[in-house]
Amino acid sequence: MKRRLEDLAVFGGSPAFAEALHVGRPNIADRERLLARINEVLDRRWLTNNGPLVQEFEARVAEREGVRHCIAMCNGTVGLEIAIRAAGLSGEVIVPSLTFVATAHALEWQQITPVFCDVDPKTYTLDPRQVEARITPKTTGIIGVHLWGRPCDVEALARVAAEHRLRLLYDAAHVFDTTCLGRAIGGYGDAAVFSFHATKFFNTFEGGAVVTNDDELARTMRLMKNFGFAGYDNVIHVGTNGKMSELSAATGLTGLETLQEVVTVNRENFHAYQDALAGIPGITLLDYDERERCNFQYVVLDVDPRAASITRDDLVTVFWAENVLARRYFYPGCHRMEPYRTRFPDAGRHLPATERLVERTLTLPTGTALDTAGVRRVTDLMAFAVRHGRAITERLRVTPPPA
Ligand code: T4K
Repeated sequence: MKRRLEDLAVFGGSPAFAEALHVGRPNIADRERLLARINEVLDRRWLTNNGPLVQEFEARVAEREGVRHCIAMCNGTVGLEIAIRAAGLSGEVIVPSLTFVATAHALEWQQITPVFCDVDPKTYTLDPRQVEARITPKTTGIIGVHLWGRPCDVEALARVAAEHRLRLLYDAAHVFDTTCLGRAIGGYGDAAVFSFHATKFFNTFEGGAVVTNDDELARTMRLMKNFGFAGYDNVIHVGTNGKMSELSAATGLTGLETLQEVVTVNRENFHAYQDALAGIPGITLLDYDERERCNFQYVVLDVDPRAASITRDDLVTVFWAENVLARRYFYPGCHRMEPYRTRFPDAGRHLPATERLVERTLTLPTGTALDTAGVRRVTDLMAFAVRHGRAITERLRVTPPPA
């Protein structure tokens, strides 16, 4: 194997890195328009603190998501932290373990216990029946994660939250500009948090936003993201610095203008993957419900090691050796990361579906940095690896002779 996952930090600056096919290679919006906007920002000398571009960006996102309020943030994680605090969560909050660790950390950071709940293996999102089973007198809320562009069972979760008088937030980092049951996804729950990180299909370099229809929640979050200031010299709330800069808003506004072009490329890539992977044993591409508006930003596979004659991890080794940087999102599950692994050593007992899925899922490159030839390179490699699965596995297991 030429390259190991852990080598990425060293690998980052090399020419091979530029040639590699990445999961999360940023989509770059129209440069001329972006640079024109940045020049306006520089001319205005208004760089941050609720500048005009941030305000325009918030209005556009709110309109797109069909909500009354959008509060732009410096990133999705701080957006989660602020939404959690503004919603008054404390004690225990139910979250999936099958998510990026930021979802759990946003709670733990504020001394709130994340209670890891299993997912429905068909949807990869919180199983509402399991959520109900994990509620205790200390539970104050639920955070559903619309994983990989697929929505949670929003109706069932709303029912559970209402019955038990719990707050319901959504980590919507993967679902910007999508719909669920025909409605923009940002309108579900008490609030939804987007990430506009560089690796997301729509980015503001770093950035995020919280959207809500709750006027009081919006007011509190606006205060919290600006140190609690309600005008000059007037602090009326505890707060932090969650503000988005004008540079990020300029990138966001420019990106919104070409968002559909990015989705079109993602959709084409997804369908090309779908066609090419269809006949490969043991490899199942997670589909999107195309009756809804989808962003197609994650191409995720389930690898059945028996049918494919190769494990997901051996596939990753093969892909990385060939400069295709497929990822094991979200291995090994939050409950097996620190500090949760030490705090909750038995958490896995409640998470059979999560523990099975984290061993089998594989995320492949997509986005505008990938053309159909790139997709073919990945799918040909997949076909080769599965065809020679047993031989590859044996070779990877061979221990080198003593020197
Ligand atoms: N909730 C969920 C469900 C999330 O998925 C995330 C973030 C959050 C909350 C928190 O939102 P933020 O606070 O991040 O806004 C990435 C991202 O850092 C993270 O934003 C994202 N989820 C997570 C799923 O993925 P890594 O560890 O995969 O990043 P990295 O550095 O390995 O980059 C991925 C690939 O992209 C590499 O092959 C290199 C390439 N790349 C990356 C960057 C940043 C580029 O080519 N150019 C770049 O500028 O975490």
